[in-house]
Amino acid sequence: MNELLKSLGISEVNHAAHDGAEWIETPGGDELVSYNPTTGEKLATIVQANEETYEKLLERAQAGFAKWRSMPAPARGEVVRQMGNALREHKEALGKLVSLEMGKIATEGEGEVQEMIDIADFAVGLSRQLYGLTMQSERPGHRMYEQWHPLGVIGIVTAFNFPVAVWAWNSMLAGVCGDAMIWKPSSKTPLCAIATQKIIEPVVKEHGIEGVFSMIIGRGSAIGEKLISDRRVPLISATGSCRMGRRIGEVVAKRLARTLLELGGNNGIIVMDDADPELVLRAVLFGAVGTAGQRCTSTRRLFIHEKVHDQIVERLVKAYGSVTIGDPLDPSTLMGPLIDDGAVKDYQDALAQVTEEGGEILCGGSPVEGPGSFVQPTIVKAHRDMKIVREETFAPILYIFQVSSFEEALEIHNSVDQGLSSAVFTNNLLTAERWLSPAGSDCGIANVNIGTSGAEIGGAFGGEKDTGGGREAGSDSWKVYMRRQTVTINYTDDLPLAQGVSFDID
Ligand code: UN1
Repeated sequence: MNELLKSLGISEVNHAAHDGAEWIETPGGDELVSYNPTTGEKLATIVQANEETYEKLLERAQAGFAKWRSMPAPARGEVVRQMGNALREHKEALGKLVSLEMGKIATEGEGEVQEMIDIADFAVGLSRQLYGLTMQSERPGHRMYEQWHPLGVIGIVTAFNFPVAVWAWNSMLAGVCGDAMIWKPSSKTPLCAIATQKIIEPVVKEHGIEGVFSMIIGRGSAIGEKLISDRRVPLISATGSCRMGRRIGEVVAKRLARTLLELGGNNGIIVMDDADPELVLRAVLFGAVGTAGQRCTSTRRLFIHEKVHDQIVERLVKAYGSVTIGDPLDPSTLMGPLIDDGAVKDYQDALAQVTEEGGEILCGGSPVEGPGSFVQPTIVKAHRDMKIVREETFAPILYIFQVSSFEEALEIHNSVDQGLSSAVFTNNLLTAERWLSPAGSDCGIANVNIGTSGAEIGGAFGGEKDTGGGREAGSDSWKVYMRRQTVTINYTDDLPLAQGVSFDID
């Protein structure tokens, strides 16, 4: 067995449910195999959880929550601080596992673990804040304020493309907020989740907080559906496709609980004629080719001003020609494989539609022969009537549009259903401010002279329209993990009513 897997506590056959401190077995559970997308080889097997295991885990989570919510928030912050330290110790190994199982290159794998460490640090500071407001009462001798309380046992559903960081965004914040959580990772990257649980296990054990940081691997149709429809779970935070988000939104809304949805993007960059071409090239390359186009923030559409169009396209095509494709753990590789052969098929289907709809493939366009789920990074000369450009294909396909003005670019940019990340490249202050004005970008993230991907954790992360409206990570995203309580205290011996209402017996 692979030494890296062993060093992270992964066996040939693994259990699928963990309460933070120990595994819960599922005798006779269906097997799930994790494959290496670089070689197609099997990495390890997981005996998946069933509904009975889910029930056990949920009971433990409820018991865990009952204790955890009463611990002072800074004490919870101390637990999260130690988790951050445990992640620091395992940064290289966990980063490598992300590369091995998911396929992103080593520097991005380690970057993902750094993102976990960063949000842990952020959450530790937050654990001494979680501020509420005080407000002025209209009644004499009354004090009003609001306080924030833990919400309960929450569900965290994550996608394969950020198999560990998105868990950390949610769990580090939910942790200091006093929630217990059940993590359902993607079935495409179960080993990353198992390794993460093993890394935090010693911290959990030392503090005796079983049932707080739990994880369960199982089919979406069984475990996922059970989790989202469970009335004992007041919040479902989910990252994934718009299709998945719609289903979760429906089910959770029906029981009047909360969702935090971070769904598909169709991120665009507008390049004006006064932009710095060097910055544009680097940003587009990282945004469109990085993570093999499998970030929800990946750059998928590029709007280039006609005055610089040909020159930028020529340089981009040339740069695409020198992208090294291969083993993500080889330091000279710039682009690893897609997650699996299903993703390769989606790439091929999208390109077939490109041709059908009159788009022109300028470079790339085919899967790479041989083992593993590799494809060529692809540039397409597109036009606005193509339907495929309105969809998010999780692959390195970049659609280029030639535009004659900022207004034209903005109009096409905002015309899609998704609204996650966006950018303009310009050295003109007026253009930049128009882009950021209420009539500018309609996305949750709007950048100037920075690409669409690679956001820092300090800002709120998420998007509008079909991206789902949720916000994770920094700023005041923590509020979704808590319940707000408005408190009014009367310190007089009278009972005045608000709005001047009188209601007395003579
Ligand atoms: C995602 O693809 O779901 O901004 C998250 C970025 C990363 C997070 C992406 N920090 O690209």
